[in-house]
Amino acid sequence: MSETSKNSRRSFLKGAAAAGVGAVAAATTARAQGTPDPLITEVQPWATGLGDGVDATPYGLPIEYEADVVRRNVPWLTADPISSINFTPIHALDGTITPQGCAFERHHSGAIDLRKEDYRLMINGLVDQPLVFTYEDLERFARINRVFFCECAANTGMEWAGAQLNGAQFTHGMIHNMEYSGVPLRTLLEEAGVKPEGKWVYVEGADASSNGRSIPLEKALDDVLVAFKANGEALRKEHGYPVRLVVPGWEGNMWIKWLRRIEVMEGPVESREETSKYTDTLANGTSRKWTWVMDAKSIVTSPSPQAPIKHGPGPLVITGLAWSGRGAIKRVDVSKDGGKTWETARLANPGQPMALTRFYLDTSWDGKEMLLQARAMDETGYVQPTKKMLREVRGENSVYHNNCIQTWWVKETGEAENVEVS
Ligand SMILES: Nc1nc2c(c(=O)[nH]1)N[C@H]1C(S)=C(S)[C@@H](COP(=O)(O)O)O[C@H]1N2
Ligand SMILES: [Mo]
Repeated sequence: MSETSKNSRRSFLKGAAAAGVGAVAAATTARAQGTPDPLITEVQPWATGLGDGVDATPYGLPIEYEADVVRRNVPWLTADPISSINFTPIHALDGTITPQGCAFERHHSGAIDLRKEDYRLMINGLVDQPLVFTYEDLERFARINRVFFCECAANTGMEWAGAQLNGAQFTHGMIHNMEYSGVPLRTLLEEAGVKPEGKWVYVEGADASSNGRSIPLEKALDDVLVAFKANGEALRKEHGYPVRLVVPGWEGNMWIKWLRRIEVMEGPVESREETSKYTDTLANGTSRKWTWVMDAKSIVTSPSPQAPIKHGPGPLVITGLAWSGRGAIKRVDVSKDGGKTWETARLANPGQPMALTRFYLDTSWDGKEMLLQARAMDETGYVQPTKKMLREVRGENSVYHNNCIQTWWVKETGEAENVEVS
């Protein structure tokens, strides 16, 4: 924050305090005029009775007033909810960790019920010793804890041709970020002993779709995790209970849920429909194949269409998320004028590799309309492209891997809309 904006913020807050109200309330004239506020002057019902006992909620849920902070889907996107997707309410969250209960889901054949007792993981193919692990077996290997984002390659896919969905939840909500506890896949592969001809692993889940994918052995031995906890607790059913694969920085479709088999192979399995499904179509009709890594991207989560500004001019916190599949986020810039001028945002914490980074621009709003954008830079020096730049390379027929800069038109009323700037 610059000295001047710091000073203006301080004098604004001082003025508010002098009027006997909190900073946020300053704009509401009734209180600024000194009308007594019953919430301050009167004893409230919650202070005269007793609250809930410790036995009221053995497993706590969000308070009813937060009932709108939930996953949502767009019914017209898919034919049925079984092979479908829903979206994380990123516009309503802060920090970086996504609570499992509102983390987006993507299933090809629904979320299955699989008990730990019935869980088996097989490693076969080009190994010295094919192995089958039970859940308890997995718990006996040295495990690690890491925070990673998981982004569906189709995130922002509806926005290729033009501004489409009105809210960060829908344009950018096919992402979640959790702390995983699990065993490095490398440990399990070493246990089985990969033969020298083994160059790929084919991984699949226990659900009807199996969601089989091929991953180069190099990645499998690098940072892939066989995870059984997320954010400290068991994986939720919808995220692959009891065990899922975590493939840091790579597109979500490789993060196999209900992981049941890993086959070491000489090459990738290409014949499957899903492999071609995640191929990007280019303007000239050719395809980009094996675009596994998620490029650097960012989004302003507030203000945004679902999180309008609810106060007048003065202090305003602009916030959002940035991430890169190629490493840590180094810098995020925010523009209020559709990319003509930029201010560098404050990172809440130094960027962690392949994990969400929260940014803030603590600013002052003049009450005029804004064309809000965020632009991420990662440790490789890569800068998030504009929509125009991306289209020049990939045309308008793509769906997957849309990491372009997003624009929110914030109006004088504080409401925001999804728009494109040329
Ligand atoms: N077994 C299995 N694994 C799967 C899928 C699936 O349908 N079945 N969907 C994949 C896709 S396309 C994505 S984007 C991620 C989504 O993970 P989530 O549902 O935990 O958000 O899981 C992947 N792993
Ligand atoms: Mo996906």
